[in-house]
Amino acid sequence: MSIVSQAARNGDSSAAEQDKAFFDENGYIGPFTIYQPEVVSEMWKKVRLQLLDKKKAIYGNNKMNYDRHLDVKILSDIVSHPDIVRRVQSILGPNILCWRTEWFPKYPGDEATTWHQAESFVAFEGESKLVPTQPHEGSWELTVWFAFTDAKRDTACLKVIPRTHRTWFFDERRNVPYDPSMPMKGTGAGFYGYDFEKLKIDPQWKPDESQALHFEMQAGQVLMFTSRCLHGSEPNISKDQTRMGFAIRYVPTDVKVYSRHSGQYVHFGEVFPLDRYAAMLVAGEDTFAHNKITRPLAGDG
Ligand SMILES: O=C(O)CCC(=O)C(=O)O
Ligand SMILES: [Fe+2]
Repeated sequence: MSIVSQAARNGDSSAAEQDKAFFDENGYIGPFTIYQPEVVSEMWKKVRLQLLDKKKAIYGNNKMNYDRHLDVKILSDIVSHPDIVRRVQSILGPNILCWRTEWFPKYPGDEATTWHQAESFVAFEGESKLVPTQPHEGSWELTVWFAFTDAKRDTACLKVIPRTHRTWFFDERRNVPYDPSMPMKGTGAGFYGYDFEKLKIDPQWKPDESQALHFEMQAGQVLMFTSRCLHGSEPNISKDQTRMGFAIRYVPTDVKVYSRHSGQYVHFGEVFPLDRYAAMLVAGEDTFAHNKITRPLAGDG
């Protein structure tokens, strides 16, 4: 049985076409409101506690809490939310997998996330995690960055340099060792323990900061972008406000996930065994059957 998309139900093709045209040109769309701030703050209170209970977490007692949409119902609901999925479909087509969710916390005093780009998510250690099996004219991966808390200029809002997604400034295939002492205070060069500077194709190149857009977001909003588009975030210069980003990553069903990994991957110094991993089919059908598939969680959670 296929999950019928909201766009298909509404026959809302012009909105979808506008989304796609804007995205193709700029490399991002949004922000959009998915939940009101009061609603998301109640959700966050529950999710925080549920994250601590790792009995059903597929990577066991792993500090990163990747892919907790596979066992936490509220996260599964966000990943498969019709207003998110409909827009993801406008960009990636009808058949959609969520292949990864991850957390981007910024505590008071935390450094910026340096400018970076990605697509197949080699992510510093190893091999491409994503391998498309069909030709794609445009993007074949999309991140939906969900704000669990407000993210304002002084609390590490996201920033993007539009229209940079057609040029590679970084080589994501290079392996870079994990160094927990990164980011180095004051350098702004860090990426949660990896030195993204080492991936620069031209070491002299500097992004044109004057073109950067800063996206201040309320809790419950999302920004959607291709990771190929230069993106990062500001430092959290507030005294007492944590900013919590929940990055949801989607691909169309033709993309093979972890096909070059034999049973596990390593990231941020942790091992992620893949024996319980599955990609979540949030829209359409999976006629390719490249990946082990699961469905959004049912029940009340
Ligand atoms: O939240 C951040 O600081 C960075 C997020 C990011 O790079 C991503 O979602 O790919
Ligand atoms: Fe990123």
